Amino acid sequence: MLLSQALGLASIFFPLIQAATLTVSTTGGNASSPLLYGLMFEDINNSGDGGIHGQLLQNNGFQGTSPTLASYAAVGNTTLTLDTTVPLTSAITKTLKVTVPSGTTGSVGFSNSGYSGVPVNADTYQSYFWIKGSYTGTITISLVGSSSGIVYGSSDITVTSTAAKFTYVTTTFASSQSPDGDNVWQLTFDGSKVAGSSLWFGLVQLFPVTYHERFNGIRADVGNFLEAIGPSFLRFPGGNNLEGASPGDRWKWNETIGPVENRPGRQGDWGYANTDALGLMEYLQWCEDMSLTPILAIWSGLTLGGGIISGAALTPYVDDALNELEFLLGPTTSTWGALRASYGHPTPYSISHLEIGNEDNLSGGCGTYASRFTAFYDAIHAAYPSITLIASTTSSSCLPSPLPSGVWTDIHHYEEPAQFISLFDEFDNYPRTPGYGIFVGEYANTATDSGATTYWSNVQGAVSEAVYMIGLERNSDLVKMASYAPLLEHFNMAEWSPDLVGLDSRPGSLTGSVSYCVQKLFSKARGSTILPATADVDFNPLFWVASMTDTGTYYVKIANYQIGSQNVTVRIPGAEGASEKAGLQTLTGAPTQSNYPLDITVLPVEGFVNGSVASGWTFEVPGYGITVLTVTS
Ligand SMILES: *[C@@H]1O[C@H](CO)[C@@H](O)[C@H](O)[C@H]1NC(C)=O
Ligand SMILES: *[C@@H]1O[C@H](CO)[C@@H](O)[C@H](O)[C@H]1NC(C)=O
Ligand SMILES: *[C@@H]1O[C@H](CO)[C@@H](O)[C@H](O)[C@H]1NC(C)=O
Ligand SMILES: *[C@@H]1O[C@H](CO)[C@@H](O)[C@H](O)[C@H]1NC(C)=O
Ligand SMILES: *[C@@H]1O[C@H](CO)[C@@H](O)[C@H](O)[C@H]1NC(C)=O
Ligand SMILES: *[C@@H]1O[C@H](CO)[C@@H](O)[C@H](O)[C@H]1NC(C)=O
Ligand SMILES: CC(=O)N[C@H]1CO[C@H](CO)[C@@H](O)[C@@H]1O
Repeated sequence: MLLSQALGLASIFFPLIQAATLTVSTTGGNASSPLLYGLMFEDINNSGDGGIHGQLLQNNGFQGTSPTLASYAAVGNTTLTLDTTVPLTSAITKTLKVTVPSGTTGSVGFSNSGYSGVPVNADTYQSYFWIKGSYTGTITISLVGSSSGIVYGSSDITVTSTAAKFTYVTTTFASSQSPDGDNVWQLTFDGSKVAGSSLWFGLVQLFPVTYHERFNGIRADVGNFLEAIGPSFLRFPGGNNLEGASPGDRWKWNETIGPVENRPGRQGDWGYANTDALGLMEYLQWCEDMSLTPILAIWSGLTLGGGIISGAALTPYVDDALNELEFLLGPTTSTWGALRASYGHPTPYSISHLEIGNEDNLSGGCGTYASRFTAFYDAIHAAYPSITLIASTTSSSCLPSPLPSGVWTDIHHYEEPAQFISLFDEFDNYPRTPGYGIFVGEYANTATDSGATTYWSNVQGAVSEAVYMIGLERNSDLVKMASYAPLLEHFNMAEWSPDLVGLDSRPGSLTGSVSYCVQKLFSKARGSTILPATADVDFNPLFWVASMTDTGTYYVKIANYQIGSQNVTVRIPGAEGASEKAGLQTLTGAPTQSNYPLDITVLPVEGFVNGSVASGWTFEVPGYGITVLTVTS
């Protein structure tokens, strides 16, 4: 106390000069993992249905354990019923019955309000639906402002439907821009032709133009926003959402493939039904289109409170994993490879990494995980020896001892800022075993230092994540991959926050959190070698890592975890021929400042600084700030 008071007094007369010099060696160091930064995805907070997946209508297949008519409304004087007696397929067993009273005239039908509103943009939309019941005439699909009644786009389709079977109808139409997200999709028909009877509708769908224009694809805006991070891998499909409330409720790969009308969907682990329209092949399409290495997770026998399958009972599930791999990797002459080809992908996928389970050290899984892991490991490694297998926990008490050579382990951190600062050196002295690697499969700052939940990623928390990431990158000979989690939320339907990116139905609502900015800054400035970097100050509050690309670009990432700014000189004495002008990207803000939907205030500032190999490059790293220096030669 006395000392700090004395310093406070002294600083009035002698302002503290905060300056540090970093010296980067251009030789030595370790190779960095080329996969280091990537994405972790599971359907949580409607990040899949209602999030990244392109299909915009909610509850279209009445899936999950307790379906209702949620999101539907009558248009005109019709009665809507959830009908379980007129199934579309053996997978989509429930359809919408629209009953039209006798004497009805004019246009009637029903609407769907999407995931808390239908996002309606100046775009081209495709809509699909199935219809059963006697009707010959026009059906109009339109995108309509719920309160305003404004029609932003519509399509008249001539339909001939019979009572004998369901007829598939598709249409494409242009839409103008809605100013808000308060919109519905609407299907109407000539009520006089149905008066006194009913029509049935199944699996209504609406897509904007998708990422890489894929059928049943992901949203272009969300895809481009994630691609901008420059990620290297995608871990999917979970996360807890892999596990199921019981073995029968687990994510089943074979029920997420083929035509969507053959996918039953399931009750997801985050309290809502999953349509599984974003299925195994859609995840891999996403990987192909974004040049991501798939990190495929398979079920390991663990459920969320619904028991654990282990021992001999696990054998069918091991076989199921082998079938999944044959589906993905087998020749078209194999049983499952032929099915893949019939779904339009004759070329085998590329699967180099596979994770066995999710957080098997939790939910009572620790005691049986070593044997469960070994059952999957033995079978998969024998059939596919080149696949890197990843255990879902790093807790050694839950793992086989010794761990088979070449196996990596996953570790998760949801932490307060001070904890991330103390985890900076987590892997500095970690044993290095040839072939072994760490996957930080989930991490995020989720609370303040006093334990209060952080609903929105803020500057202090994001800088603490950056400090942790600097620690990971310094050790990226060992730390092979790291992914922030969760990735995406629908703002109106979130059960876990903060998330990296969010959206709702309003135009422009796609929002990158402060943590998104950090991920992008770090991922976009990656070298292939981590260079030794020394300083005339100790780590904390300043943290740094230096790297070099194969083409001679140097990146120095610096985080300043304190209120005050700090002047830094970076010297790279061996960088002969380096350009004097160096790039400088800086991210900062008030410690509690966040990005909110339609209110983005924290963004990196791009600039540059002149320097030289002789004198170095000198710049100010703001308090609670991150600076990335780019020196090209
Ligand atoms: C950084 O350097 C500038 C220019 O020399 C100086 O004005 C400023 O006070 C320094 N900042 C700190 C935190 O020392
Ligand atoms: C390279 O890795 C070793 C551990 O194997 C570590 O001691 C050393 O500091 C690392 N070098 C750099 C530049 O990170
Ligand atoms: C709606 O239809 C019902 C018959 O199902 C009828 O009793 C009622 O009067 C109708 N309402 C309107 C506003 O036409
Ligand atoms: C999917 O595979 C599981 C076995 O893992 C099986 O129980 C289930 O019936 C299959 N689903 C379909 C639709 O074939
Ligand atoms: C499980 O692993 C997580 C990190 O991934 C750790 O925080 C937690 O303490 C572990 N729990 C047990 C029981 O091993
Ligand atoms: C860098 O140097 C160039 C010319 O050498 C000069 O025009 C420019 O103003 C300098 N920029 C800064 C930020 O010092
Ligand atoms: C906190 C919160 O918004 N929770 C919601 C998460 O989403 C489910 C449906 O997907 C809602 O039921 C929860 O209320």
